[in-house]
Amino acid sequence: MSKCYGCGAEIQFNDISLPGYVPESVFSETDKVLCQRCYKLKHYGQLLPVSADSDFSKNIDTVLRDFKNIIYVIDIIDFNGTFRDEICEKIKNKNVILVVNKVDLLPKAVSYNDLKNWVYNQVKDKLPIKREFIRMVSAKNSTGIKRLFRVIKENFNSKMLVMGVTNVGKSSVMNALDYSHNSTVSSYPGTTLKLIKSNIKNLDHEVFDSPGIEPKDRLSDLLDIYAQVKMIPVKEISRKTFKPDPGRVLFISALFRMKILDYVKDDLNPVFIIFAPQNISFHETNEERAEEILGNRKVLFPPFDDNFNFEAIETERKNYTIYEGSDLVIPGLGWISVRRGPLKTTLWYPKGIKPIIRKSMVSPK
Ligand SMILES: Nc1nc2c(ncn2[C@@H]2O[C@H](COP(=O)(O)OP(=O)(O)OP(=O)(O)O)[C@@H](O)[C@H]2O)c(=O)[nH]1
Ligand SMILES: [Mg+2]
Repeated sequence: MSKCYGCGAEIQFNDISLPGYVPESVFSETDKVLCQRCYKLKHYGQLLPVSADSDFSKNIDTVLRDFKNIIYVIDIIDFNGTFRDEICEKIKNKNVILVVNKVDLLPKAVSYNDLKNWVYNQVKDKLPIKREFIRMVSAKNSTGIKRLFRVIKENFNSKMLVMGVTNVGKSSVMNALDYSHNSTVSSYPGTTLKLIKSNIKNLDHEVFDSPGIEPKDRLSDLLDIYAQVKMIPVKEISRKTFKPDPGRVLFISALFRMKILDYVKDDLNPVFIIFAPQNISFHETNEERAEEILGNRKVLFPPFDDNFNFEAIETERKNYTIYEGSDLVIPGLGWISVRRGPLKTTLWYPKGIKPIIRKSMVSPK
């Protein structure tokens, strides 16, 4: 039976609620076939929900036995949510190219070379990798794609598996490597459902696109699929500088807030920049107003849904001291880069989300 070239599912005529459905009347043995879900995604950007057990993580160990060469795609905007220990653990003995995608979303002033050094330092203890095999790319505007192709061609001579978290742009990278490859790309996580084999033009071996691995510990993972789509940055991420007095409270979305505890020194306020996708709200206020806002969070996004059940979210609280030159990362949301510190703060965040402190990704100019 044929497979859908968009998502990899086996074609079937019986059940519209399952992957790979095509009305029998439109099916032709001779043409490349696209399932109805991919058709709607590609042509109308509409999601036709199918109940697919697309959690590839369960099968990954079996699949990996077949591959020595891996193209691990991550999203630079959600570095800590997409560069993951459990994935590194599975592939650390393979030949890996790390594709750092979506660099078009970073502020223009960021140097790709500095960024590559930063990535190298972040990853080297978890994934033994040559610097040359870390590639900064944008599948969207083809930055770095030719070079990626050359690195693949010159160093790898047997089949490769493209893998990574959902929505990092694995299928987009495949399509950018070869325009005749036509995996379905969409802002909905879980677009690719099965392995898709591809003969990339001018490459002697096959490259396989794969379904995304779905983590559960990013802020976006608490939200429904429609909110997740709204949180995907479509243009350069926003950055906003704050210099709040001690006692002030800052909301980042309705689910995350921080209270400033102290001066840096001698009445000097901390200074930090928040980097996040454009449609994430920031709101600075005082403690009393913060209580009111907590009672009516409809002005803060995400969530984008008025009926979101805040009661279902358990909140944790922790104090942090973040030094100058470090970022506090909220995986799946954004990061706070401290420019005059230390920033002493109490954070409130949904249980299950792990804020992380790292060396600043974007250094001050
Ligand atoms: N700005 C930007 N967006 C990108 C880039 N690459 C992919 N995207 C967007 O990211 C979203 C996901 O892209 P896909 O290629 O479907 O991602 P995937 O990793 O194959 O996703 P799954 O198959 O669901 O695991 C889409 O909305 C793409 O348009 C990029 O380089 N820059
Ligand atoms: Mg895909």
